[in-house]
Amino acid sequence: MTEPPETGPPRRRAQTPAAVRSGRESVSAELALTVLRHMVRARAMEERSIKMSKSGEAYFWLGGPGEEAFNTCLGMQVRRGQGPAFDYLHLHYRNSATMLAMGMAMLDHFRQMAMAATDPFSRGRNFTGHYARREWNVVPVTSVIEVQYVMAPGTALVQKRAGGEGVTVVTGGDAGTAEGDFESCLIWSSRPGQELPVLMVVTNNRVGISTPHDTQHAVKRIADRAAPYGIPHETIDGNDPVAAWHGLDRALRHVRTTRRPYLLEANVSRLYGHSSSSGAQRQRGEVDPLDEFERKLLDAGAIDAEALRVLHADAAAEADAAVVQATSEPKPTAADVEWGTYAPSRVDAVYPDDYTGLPGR
Ligand SMILES: Cc1ncc(C[n+]2csc(CCOP(=O)(O)OP(=O)(O)O)c2C)c(N)n1
Repeated sequence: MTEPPETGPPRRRAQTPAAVRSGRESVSAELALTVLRHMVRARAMEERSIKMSKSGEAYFWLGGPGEEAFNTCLGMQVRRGQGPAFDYLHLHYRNSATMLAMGMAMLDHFRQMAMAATDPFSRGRNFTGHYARREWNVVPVTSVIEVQYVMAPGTALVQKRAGGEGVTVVTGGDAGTAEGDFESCLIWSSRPGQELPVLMVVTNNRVGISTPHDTQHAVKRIADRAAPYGIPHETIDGNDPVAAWHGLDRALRHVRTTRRPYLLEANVSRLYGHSSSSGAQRQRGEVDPLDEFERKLLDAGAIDAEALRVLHADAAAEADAAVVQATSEPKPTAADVEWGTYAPSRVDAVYPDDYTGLPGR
C-alpha cells in the first residue's frame, strides 16, 4: 500500500477571514481550505481516470465527480483504523474523495484503474472505485448494488458488543434504495432494545443509470423512509461542504454517542453521467460543487486565483505522474485468478481445501 506525501492545506492569504459561511453554519477558513484541496485532488484524479478510459489506458470508468463536497467531509470525519473501536466503511463505487481524504495515495486508485497486479484493493481484478482496505476497516466495495446495507448491521453489531465509540457507515445511491436490502438495514438497525450504531448515507443524484428518481420513488425525501422505524434522519445539500460538514457531524455524533442508527440523505450531482459505458460526457445543468466552493472561497477572500491555479496544477501533475507509474506496472497473470478467492475455513465441509489464501499473503 502506498502512502501519499504529507502536505497541508493551501497557504492562507495574509488577511484570510476566520470563517467561511453558508447560511447560519460556518467552518474555519483553515478547514475550508483543507476540504478544498481534497476536492481538487479528487476531481483531478477522476478526470484523469475518465481520460484513461477514453484513451485505452484503461477499459472502464465510473466514479464520484459531483460528490466531492460530501465525500471529502465524510473521509475527514471518520475514525480511521482497524477493528471495532474504529469506524467501519461499507462504501459505494463513487466514494473516491472519501478514500483520498482518508489518506489513500492517488497511485493506488490508478493501479486499480489500470488493472495492475499492484492494485492493493483487488490485484487488478475489480472495477475502479472498488476499494478495500483492511487496516482502515474499508469493507470491499461490491458491484452488486445495495448489498452493503445488509452487511452494515453485522459490523455494527460487533461494535455494539465490543463497546467503545466505533460506528458503521454505509453509503449508496438513491436508485439502490429500491432494493429490499435498504429496508433490511432500517429494520435490523432499529430493533427495539437492540438498536445498532449505523449511519446510513444515501447520496441522491436523482438518477439510477437512466432511471429518473421521480419515476421510482413516491416518497419526496428518501430520508423520510427512516421515520416509521423511529430513526432520526435529515436531508442536506451535499454539494455544499459547509452544510455537508455539519450534517455529517450531527449524524456521526448521534450514532457515536447513542449507539443508535441515523439516516442522512445528501443531495449531490452526477457530473459525467453514470460511467464510461454511457460515454462519461460532462453533463451541463448540474451544480458543480467544486466550482461553487471555489467561488465562495474567492468571494470570502480565503484564497486567491493564483493559489487556486497552483492547487489545480499540482493535483493534475500528481495524477499524471501516478498514471505513468501505474500503467508501467505488471498486470495479473492467469495464475493469479484464484488468489484470495476463499479464506481458510476449518468448518467448510464442502470445499475444505479450496481456498487460495487470505488477502495480504
Ligand atoms: C443488484 C443490482 N441491480 C442492478 C445493478 C445494475 N446497476 C449498476 S449501478 C445501478 C444504478 C445505481 O443507481 P444509484 O443507486 O442511484 O447510484 P448512482 O449510480 O446514481 O450513484 C444499477 C441499476 C447492479 N449492479 N446490481
